[in-house]
Amino acid sequence: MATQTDVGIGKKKACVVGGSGFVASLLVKLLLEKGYAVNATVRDPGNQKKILHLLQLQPLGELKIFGADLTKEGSFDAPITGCDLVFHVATPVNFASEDPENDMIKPAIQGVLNVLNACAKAKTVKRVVLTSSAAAVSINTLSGTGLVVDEENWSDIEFLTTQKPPTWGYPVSKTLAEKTAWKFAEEHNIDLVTVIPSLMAGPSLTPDIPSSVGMATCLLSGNEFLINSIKGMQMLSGSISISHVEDVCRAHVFLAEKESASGRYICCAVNTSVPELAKFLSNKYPHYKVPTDFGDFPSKAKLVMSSEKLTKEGFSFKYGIEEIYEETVAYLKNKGLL
Ligand SMILES: NC(=O)c1ccc[n+]([C@@H]2O[C@H](COP(=O)([O-])OP(=O)(O)OC[C@H]3O[C@@H](n4cnc5c(N)ncnc54)[C@H](OP(=O)(O)O)[C@@H]3O)[C@@H](O)[C@H]2O)c1
Ligand SMILES: *[C@@H]1O[C@H](CO)[C@@H](O)[C@H](O)[C@H]1NC(C)=O
Ligand SMILES: *[C@@H]1O[C@H](CO)[C@@H](O)[C@H](O)[C@H]1NC(C)=O
Ligand SMILES: CC(=O)N[C@H]1CO[C@H](CO)[C@@H](O)[C@@H]1O
Repeated sequence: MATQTDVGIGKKKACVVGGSGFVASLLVKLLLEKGYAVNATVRDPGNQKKILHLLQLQPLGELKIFGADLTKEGSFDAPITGCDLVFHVATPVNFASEDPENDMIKPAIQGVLNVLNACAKAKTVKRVVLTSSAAAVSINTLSGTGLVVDEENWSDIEFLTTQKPPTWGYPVSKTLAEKTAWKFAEEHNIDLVTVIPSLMAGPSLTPDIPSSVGMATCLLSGNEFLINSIKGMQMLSGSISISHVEDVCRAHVFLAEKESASGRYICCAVNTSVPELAKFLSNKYPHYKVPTDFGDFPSKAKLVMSSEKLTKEGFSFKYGIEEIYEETVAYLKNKGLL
């Protein structure tokens, strides 16, 4: 559908910050297919191997690639100049970090400020969509089952920074980055929407298999380290909640274009637990040796992530649990894995 701006000044312009990642590269593809001109930023525009999958999208439309780093002031000014929409997807991820403060927390906050500063300077940006995370809403010290988490909820920073459970730096960085974005947006009158996805699976355009795909499929691959990671994830964040990466990217575009959208939006197709997921996968894929005995590990998730606000806004998910796994398994087989 052509909008007024399409008629007046040509294509709508979008900037995708962190364009080479799992989520962002698919987002760039969807935007080009919808007729947007896109500026994508990457840290290393000279690294052909790391950005080849982006260069391969260039025949789809108008795609320019810019070098920019979250921690470098001013490095987003050029790619954001003249843009209507900005998608801030990039985030520093290093789960094994010995120094989460400097490896994840500070650069994530700096990144938000640098990107939003560039948006404020550009004066053309109508909306900014920030990719947050379930890790910014669902971590708390409540107990029980069937608790519902919605957009009012924030992860408990006090608990995370005092108890320092494994991987604590990532949820702290996502929570503080999103809070920083809301504060800056309010002070500078920026129209901000945040997307809060859960664990994502589905095919990736990137040369490497994304770590979240490895986690989502560890019960099929039998990777013990990752099985322990998703058990830890259920214990810390209260559930195993999964979405197809394409739905998450579709939600980004939907919320960017939907005038009435405002605030935070949880985007999560399926909420489950490790034992429930194992039961589902063992039935669906009997030829993989999916473990189903988890001893006294909680079989029910503590909470569900509610996507009601997103679906009420008019969004519908394309992929349920069956389709998420069918596509992810086909993708991994294609890559010679599984
Ligand atoms: N995957 C999931 O299951 C999941 C779930 C919930 C939320 N999320 C959120 O979704 C977003 C995308 O995640 P993803 O799974 O696509 O991760 P990813 O593939 O690892 O992408 C992360 C991106 O961030 C960029 N980046 C890291 N540090 C940077 C820095 N200092 N300056 C500039 N760019 C930097 C990386 O750039 P380089 O290519 O240069 O390294 C990469 O493109 C993140 O905000 C993440 O928190 C992901
Ligand atoms: C991309 O960056 C250029 C150079 O700053 C700018 O002119 C243009 O408006 C930006 N946006 C798009 C989508 O081309
Ligand atoms: C979510 O936030 C509300 C309002 O602050 C609170 O009452 C509720 O206990 C929280 N629920 C969860 C599961 O965190
Ligand atoms: C609140 C919520 O989104 N609940 C969903 C949890 O997942 C099941 C499917 O596994 C859905 O039916 C629920 O709607």
